[in-house]
Amino acid sequence: MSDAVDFTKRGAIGVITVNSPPVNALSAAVRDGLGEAFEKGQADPEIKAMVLLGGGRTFIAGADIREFGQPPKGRPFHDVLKGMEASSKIIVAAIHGTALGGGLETALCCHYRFAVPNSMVGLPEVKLGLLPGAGGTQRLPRLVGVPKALDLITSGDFVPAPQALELGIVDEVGDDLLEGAVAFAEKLVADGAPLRKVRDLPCDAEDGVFEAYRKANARKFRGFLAPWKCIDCIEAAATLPFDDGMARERELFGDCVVSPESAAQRHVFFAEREVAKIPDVPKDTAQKEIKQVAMIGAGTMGGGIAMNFANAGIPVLMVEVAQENLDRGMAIIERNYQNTVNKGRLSQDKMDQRMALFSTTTDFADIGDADLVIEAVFEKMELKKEIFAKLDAHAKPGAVLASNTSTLSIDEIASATKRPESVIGMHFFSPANVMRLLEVVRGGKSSPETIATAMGIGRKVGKISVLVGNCFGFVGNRMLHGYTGEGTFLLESGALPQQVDGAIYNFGLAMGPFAMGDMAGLDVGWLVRKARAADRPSNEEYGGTIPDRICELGRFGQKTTGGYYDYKEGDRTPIPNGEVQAIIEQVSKEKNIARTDYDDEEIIKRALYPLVNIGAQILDEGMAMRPSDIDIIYINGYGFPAHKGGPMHWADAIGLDKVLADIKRFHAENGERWRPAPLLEKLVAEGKSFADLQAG
Ligand code: 3H9
Repeated sequence: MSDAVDFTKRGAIGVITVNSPPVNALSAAVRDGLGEAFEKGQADPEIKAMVLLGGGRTFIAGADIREFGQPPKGRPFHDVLKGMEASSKIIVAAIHGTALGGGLETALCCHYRFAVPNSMVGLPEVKLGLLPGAGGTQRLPRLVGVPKALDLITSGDFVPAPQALELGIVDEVGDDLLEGAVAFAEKLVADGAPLRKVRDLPCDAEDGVFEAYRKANARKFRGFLAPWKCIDCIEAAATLPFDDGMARERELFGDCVVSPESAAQRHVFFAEREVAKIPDVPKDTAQKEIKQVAMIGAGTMGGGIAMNFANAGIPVLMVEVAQENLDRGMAIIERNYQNTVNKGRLSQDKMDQRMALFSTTTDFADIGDADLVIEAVFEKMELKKEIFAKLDAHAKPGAVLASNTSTLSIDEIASATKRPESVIGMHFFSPANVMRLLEVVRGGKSSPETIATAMGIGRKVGKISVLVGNCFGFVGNRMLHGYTGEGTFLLESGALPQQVDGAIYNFGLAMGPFAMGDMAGLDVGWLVRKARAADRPSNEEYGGTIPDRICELGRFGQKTTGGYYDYKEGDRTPIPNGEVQAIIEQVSKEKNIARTDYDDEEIIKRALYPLVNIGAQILDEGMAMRPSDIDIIYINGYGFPAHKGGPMHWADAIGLDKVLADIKRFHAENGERWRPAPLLEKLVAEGKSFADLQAG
């Protein structure tokens, strides 16, 4: 029998254990082993029932994602499941850890399901751009009803065992996995329980439920393929005989598995796991335990950052220069929590517990107990250096000293201390209590322990930590600058804000650069441009003329009821503004630029290829470890659609030769800002993609 599956006997119960670390994915070896094990149990007259469980930390976590797109090997999964469901002896699935995707589908082909209390079940295929392709879309609605199945399958959410019991996905929850499941199976045998097959249960749906669901979720599922196909399959479950529904599911699974959306989402799945791997900081590098955090600065950013730690149960000391700043900052934190409570997403008890984790001081000498100090004050080098000198004087030895700077050099900040090895950047994104991305900025002297600690604590508080190098704007904002900058050049040469934003929205981002500018406020960029005006090289193309003129009218965005667009009171819908259009056309005239009619395809290339070109420069300079890290930054920090896999994967999918050809054309038409990155040229010359770089 396959090494991946083990068959033992416990009296009259056959115990089948999958041993395929780390997550018992359904590889060819596992499928072969399962098939053989059930046949063995079936053939053995002493065996009255069987229990299926996972060895190690989990039940089966699904199909082996790495096998998709490979030539078929081993027993077909559907055949194994069919054999199990048709077994004349009861099979009980015994679930611990997670039963996910094909794992839950396997459990749904067992006749009963037993789970330990802290286990979870789910059909997360949709997150990989797939649908549950082994009967999940046909069987789950038969157990939980169509409305619940629609939610669970299109969200991919995990369901904790107690809730799964209530929903009827599992039949029994008990403490001891093996003993509990064997006892449950023995009882079923003793009671003469029937062979319960989920496929035989009815599946009904109310009229109009599917159309209403599609309509209600149209915006959420925009650009994705799999959620729509999931709905089609569940509709088939409710309208077709079981076997026909299965055939439909198989057909639509086939569509998904070869789709570019699924390739992109599978790339994102592995990229999210790669991001934690740092070649020169091994996994077992010691990490400092963070029992207390000190937050320097209680402004919007500081407050948001601090909330992450309180949410994870870690006490935070808020440090400010004046009591009134502390009072204001704490009031904002309290209001944020209160809003969440009012929306029913947090209990008052939990809010009180979190608020109790905060303390405040105006005295830097109080930070001595903190294991991690994060500075989030005004973005000015002199101020930051002054603060880091104070941190050096008062923080305990070994404490990690982090700056939330979004642009300044970590090395220069670290030079204000006598312990640059403990200094690192932790760049959170606004709103810091919501956004998942954390750029951890490695200084030239940051020690492996400091890096491992910053990355680890980020993950612990629910962030996706990405390690980046110390350069202006780091990775995300450096690339963003190219994207937003190109947006204004597009306005000068023929586009209007609503055209650019429309194309970007249709591509899949939540909003385009101008709606984003209006939301964030145009005044900050205006101030920065004015401050830099004197230092700007005379030969540099200046793209700020249009936003400068808009700001000169006092139009700073939503906060002033108008920026690139107008807004009605209490409504964030952008409304094109004639005065802004006149400014745009006037600037084109003054700069002697003939306005061009752009189509969406050209707008997308002009707006988004800067991400690819600058991304390639960043890789060349070693400021990002791998292309997929850049993808993770863009998806989690800037709303790049996961169904496109991030800018670097997207460029690979188009073909780097095609991307480079356009970049060369833009270079010829628009000048130096479009100079192709040498790495991009090298990859194209060698017939390679960014993915090859990663593999190599
Ligand atoms: C499916 O089932 C299709 C069927 O409906 C139809 C078929 C016809 N395959 O996440 P971790 C690797 S689609 C291959 O760090 P955790 C992962 O890459 C599948 N590899 O651990 C990592 O490798 P490495 C539906 C997999 O404890 C290592 O295992 N199922 C798979 O934080 C550890 O993973 C899913 O979508 C896989 N299925 O979380 C579940 N899963 O060490 C996907 C994991 O080299 N998996 N790996 O970087 C998960 O959500 C999490 O891995 C899990 C464990 C919650 C299980």
